[in-house]
Amino acid sequence: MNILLPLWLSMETVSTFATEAQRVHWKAPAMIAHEESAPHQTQLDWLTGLMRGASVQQAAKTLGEMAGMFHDADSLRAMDQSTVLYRVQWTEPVAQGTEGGLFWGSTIIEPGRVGDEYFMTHGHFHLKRDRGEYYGTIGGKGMLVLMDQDRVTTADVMFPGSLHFIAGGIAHRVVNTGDEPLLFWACWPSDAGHDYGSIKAEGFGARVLYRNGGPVLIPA
Ligand code: PAN
Ligand code: ZN
Repeated sequence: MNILLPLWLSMETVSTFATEAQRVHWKAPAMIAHEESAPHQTQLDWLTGLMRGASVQQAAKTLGEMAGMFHDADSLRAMDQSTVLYRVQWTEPVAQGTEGGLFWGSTIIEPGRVGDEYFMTHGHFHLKRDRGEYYGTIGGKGMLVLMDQDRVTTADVMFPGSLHFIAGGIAHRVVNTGDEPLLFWACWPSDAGHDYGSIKAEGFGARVLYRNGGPVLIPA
């Protein structure tokens, strides 16, 4: 502890984790170049949130698929239903449902609003309610909306570098409150599963709406 303390203090004195002089310039291309000989290997680009490799899966959610999620149905109908709201990439190194495994992925949410409601993910509880998750923000600005099983709803501010532990039993949805794409990494248990039905049926206890020039969490 005593040995580590001076290092920790010196890290705190810089605004980034390392000064340019301290930074180690390792070469990512070496890893990329070996992709052909190791097709199972997954690579990621920390700053863009993009993943590549044979096992990477992806999905996109359009406005049309979010009917019922936004409170202003008229504004939603008036928009191009094929507009992509967000994209997810992830890797499943073990089969869905495997106890003890972990999945890893990224989500990129476009900026925009449906009426006064910011673009957001669908949101879900985990099917196995006690399974938690980590989110780590890469870029953009947002709010992580969290709801417990009594529908008590709160929100964490997301910004580059913000790390969010989502405890088991907590529904989670991410809202892009900025003018640029919001990117975050996620890590969740391979046996968590996703319960979208509860959110479809009852929504969250609060919505993030544009009020007086910025986002406000307002009871639904
Ligand atoms: C994330 C989410 C992802 C998309 O990987 O699945 O951000 O949000 P929806 O699943 O609500 O559409 C996660 O929380 N996995 O468990
Ligand atoms: Zn989740």
